[in-house]
Amino acid sequence: SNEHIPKEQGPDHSLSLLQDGYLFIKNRVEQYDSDIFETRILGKKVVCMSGADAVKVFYDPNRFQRKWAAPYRIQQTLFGVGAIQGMDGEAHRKLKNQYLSLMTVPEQKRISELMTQELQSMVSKWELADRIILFEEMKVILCRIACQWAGVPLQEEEVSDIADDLIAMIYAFGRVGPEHWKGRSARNRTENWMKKIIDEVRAGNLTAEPQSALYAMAFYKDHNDQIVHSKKAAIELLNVIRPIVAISTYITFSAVALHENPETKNWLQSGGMKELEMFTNEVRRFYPFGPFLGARVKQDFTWKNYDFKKGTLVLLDIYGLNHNQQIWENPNQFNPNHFNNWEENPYTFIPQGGGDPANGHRCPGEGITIEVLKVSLDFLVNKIDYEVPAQDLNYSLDEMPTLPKSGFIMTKVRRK
Ligand code: PAM
Repeated sequence: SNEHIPKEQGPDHSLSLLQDGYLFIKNRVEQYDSDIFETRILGKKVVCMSGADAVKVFYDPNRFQRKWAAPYRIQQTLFGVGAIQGMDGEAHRKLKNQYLSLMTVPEQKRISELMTQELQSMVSKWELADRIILFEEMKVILCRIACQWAGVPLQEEEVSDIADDLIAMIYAFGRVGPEHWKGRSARNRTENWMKKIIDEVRAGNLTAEPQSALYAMAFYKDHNDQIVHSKKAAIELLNVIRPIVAISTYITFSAVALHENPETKNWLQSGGMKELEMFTNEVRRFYPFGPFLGARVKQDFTWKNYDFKKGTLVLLDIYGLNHNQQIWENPNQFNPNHFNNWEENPYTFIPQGGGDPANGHRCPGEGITIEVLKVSLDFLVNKIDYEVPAQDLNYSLDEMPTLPKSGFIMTKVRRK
């Protein structure tokens, strides 16, 4: 029996989840002094977990499945209906393998070089502008390089609208009302755009490079050796492109971190790759992006004296792990030294999921994220000078996802 596990009283806490946002699980873990507790969300019992031990059990495929885990409203905006994030077993393994084979180390280098070139060529435009908003610039740049890298044709006139749609899909995930609906129509438009491209490739009217993500998804055969419907191929290709555009959030937070911790700028200037990577990891630890992960109990089991019942929805606390005192010294301080002599551990640092990406749902694009962040940070620190005028850089933890209010305004941008 589960009588000793704390239970949040009351019929439903969906509203608290939206109000407390990134702190929903962490606050309750502290209040109950327990790494596991029960609550009710959307009228159903939900188990919330935090701590490094919880990550290990969460990534055990015999105990948890992703099917039926993501609410339909999240599939209709962020992920796509029936997409890889909700697959299990052989179907998931084969498709995940396709993702990973597109995102190898040489491919991470190739996309980060495109990013470097694109940043360099934008400086001339920024030098002429009174001010730029970093987030707004980055989403467009990332959309351009993501499509170029993936082999997806993109007209310069359409970049800005498509970038806005991809951001709307991401910025809908913890929201209700107009922003949710904006994300849904953005997804419909973007899926139609991508499906047309896939159909053209299949019809032979558009050439796709055999090594490209466009080709891989257009001709993807599932675990039953069946070519997937072009709509499904479009959804998965969007799952390659969209998260690359999402890196704009981390780039914006990197600029905030540099601004608020000016000593790190000199440290990065006199350092090298190692320091860039430490800083990048610290950005992904310190700043909020993915709040928590969800999975469903696959079959009854007992863990730490708690009986998990088949079908129960379980949430794993990403934000709380990133700010956990047992894992990080002074977790509420931004300090890249958190990653000095850091022993890589797939279960304690999970901003983009935990475990082994080949055998589970950890993000296959983590390497791309790190490499693109490193070149962007190097650019901000070593390639340009700029000023940061007075602005509202606050971000609220009760909005999911969140962003510094101003989007990071820069003035007097000059090439070094
Ligand atoms: C991408 O896929 O575009 C990458 C950016 C999204 C990162 C967020 C991952 C969030 C994981 C789960 C969202 C559940 C939120 C539920 C709120 C009620």
